[in-house]
Amino acid sequence: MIPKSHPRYESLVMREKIAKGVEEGIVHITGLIAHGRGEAFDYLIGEKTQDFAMKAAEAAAAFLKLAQHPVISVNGNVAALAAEEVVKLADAAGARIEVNLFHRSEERIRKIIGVLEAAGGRNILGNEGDARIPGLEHDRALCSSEGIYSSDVVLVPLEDGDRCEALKKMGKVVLTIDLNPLSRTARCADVTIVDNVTRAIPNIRRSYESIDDAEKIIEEWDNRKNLQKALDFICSRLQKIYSEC
Ligand code: PTJ
Repeated sequence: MIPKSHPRYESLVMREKIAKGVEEGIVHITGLIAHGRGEAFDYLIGEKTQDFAMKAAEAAAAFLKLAQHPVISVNGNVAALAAEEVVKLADAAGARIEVNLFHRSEERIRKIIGVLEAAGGRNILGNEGDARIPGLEHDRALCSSEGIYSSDVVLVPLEDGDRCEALKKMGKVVLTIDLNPLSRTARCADVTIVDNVTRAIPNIRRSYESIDDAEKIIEEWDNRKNLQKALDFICSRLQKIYSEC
């Protein structure tokens, strides 16, 4: 039991959820490594939503508002950390949820669908695997024809760089959540929210519910500039931490 008074309580709770997710067969074993990398970047942004992440969440909400067929892709880590928030966002934005795994296994898809259903999700896609993302080899190309394949806007938190590029080549608007502003996915997506999924997903939902000028937000959106702000923030924070040592 982690005491609530611990200064890094939330981070430790996330660790436990990921570890439990591995034990229960929801999170892939390499999800531990992905989480560790994310934790390091989360530390660098102060483990809270910074301005650049809030702006990006707003831009993501704007794209979702104008979408005809929005889809939220869920993997093992996202299910372990933010299943309820995914369901709430999907409900608010009228988006389909598709379980789409990098390390695909039917058993894990079934388990993750179960986690999302327990969180209130309905009609969750994932097991069909009846379409392929062109340009990708092996199982990671598989997706649902009713979901990612036919989406116009897709939210892919913690996505692999190759898949992000392939989705862009299909002409989709790609929204991602990635704590690493240097990752290929972060640089390739239309909107990159440099924040933890646990904070970013509810922020997208709250923005979705409050914005009324989606076109203007999109017109003014510049992902590269926003990523630069994230990097500048990290650099200045590193200097500050170092000067305090
Ligand atoms: O469940 P599967 O089979 O689909 O596999 C999922 C993982 C995450 C294992 C797989 O997609 C993977 O290997 O991802 P990568 O290529 O390691 O990328 C994960 C990215 O997400 C890294 O850039 C991390 O910094 C970032 N990240 C990790 N945890 C979080 C995060 N970003 C936001 N919130 C997090 N909690």
